[in-house]
Amino acid sequence: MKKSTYSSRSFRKILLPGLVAVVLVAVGYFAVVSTIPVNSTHPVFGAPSNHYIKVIDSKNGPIFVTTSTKGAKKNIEPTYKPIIHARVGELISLHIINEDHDKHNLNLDEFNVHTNDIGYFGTQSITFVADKAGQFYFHCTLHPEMTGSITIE
Ligand SMILES: [Cu+2]
Repeated sequence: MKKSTYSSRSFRKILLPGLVAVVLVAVGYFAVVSTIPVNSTHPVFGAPSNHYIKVIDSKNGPIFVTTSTKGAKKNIEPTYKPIIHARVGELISLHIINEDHDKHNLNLDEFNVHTNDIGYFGTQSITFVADKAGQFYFHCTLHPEMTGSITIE
């Protein structure tokens, strides 16, 4: 009787650290997985440059607009076809915010960037590596006239 009490106590001593270890491994696993860019097979550590792309309803229909984060104030550039500039090798996070009532998505095929259909006031972030130079166009598959481009040099 005394022996079984002892072994159940030592089991409890192992159980809690064991659970903590399992949780830490799981958290670590997802933290690493979340650093894998959509066009890469391995994690890339480092601070990405963030680009905020909004979908708004204009008189010409829904459009993509970029929100600059350079400097203290945020400037909304309501350009019809926004252009994002980046350097080769840069880690880029696109943050899409849909402020239109219809669903929209963003696709940058050359970098395997494909969002879900994002609903009203929905957001999605996608990170990729700008691993080649050129000018690449992104678009919404639901509204082919919705485009923008990213210039990587
Ligand atoms: Cu759209």
